[in-house]
Amino acid sequence: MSRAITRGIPSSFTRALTAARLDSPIDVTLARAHHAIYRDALSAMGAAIDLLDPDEAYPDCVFVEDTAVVAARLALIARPGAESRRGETAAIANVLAGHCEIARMTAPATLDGGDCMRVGTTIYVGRSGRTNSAGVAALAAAFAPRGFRIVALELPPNVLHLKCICSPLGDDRILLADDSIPAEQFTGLEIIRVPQAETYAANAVAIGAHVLVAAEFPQTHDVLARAGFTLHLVPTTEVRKADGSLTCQSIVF
Ligand code: CIR
Repeated sequence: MSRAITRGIPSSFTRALTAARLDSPIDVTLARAHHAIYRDALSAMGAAIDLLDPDEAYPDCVFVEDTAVVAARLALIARPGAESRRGETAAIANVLAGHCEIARMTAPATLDGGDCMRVGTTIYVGRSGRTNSAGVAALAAAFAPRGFRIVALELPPNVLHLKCICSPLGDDRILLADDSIPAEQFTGLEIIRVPQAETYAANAVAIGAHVLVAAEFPQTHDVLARAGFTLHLVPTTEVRKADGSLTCQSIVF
């Protein structure tokens, strides 16, 4: 059974990091309601949910994906690229220690889990404003000995994380936004395309034949339904104001 680690939304979420121009402030009550829908959907998809308490000192702590990379029973605790987020990792490492072996990375390495996409035995990692070459090297040092191939990709400067433009749909296919990065980099994978106008929805969480997808993007819903998935729609209006999406709200393993 899959397990999903999640973390609640602090009242300080209104101060989360963002590059988005906000038409309206984050509604924390609504964001928490959406988070509950998210957890219920993951549960309906067959995952056992861990819900950690939020920490008011960390406005972005709901975005647990960035704090660790988990595969083959190894959890590499990240050193997030944003300094204000580094303290988020301690609580996550504590929980993961109950399930996995723990590895850590040290300065100058920085890496956000949102830049890491495991597909089968390959981990694609985006070099971004958050993830540097030392972070990529730390990822390789942790996972190459476990049989994973590490493929580093360069991200356009306007892309926060690799998984803002693509996400895994099982072990041999991915969802990829049109006009984002070259599809040829994903050798041997089936690519399911999201129209450029719905780039945000290229970030989806798949478990088996179920997929959790942003509620506001109908063309992507059609694409995923045609690919044979059962859809679980989750509203994203509030997390989007904090540059967040769906994969970033859980660590699934
Ligand atoms: C940040 O800028 O770090 C957060 N406000 C958003 C992080 C979203 N994480 C992700 O997509 N993996």
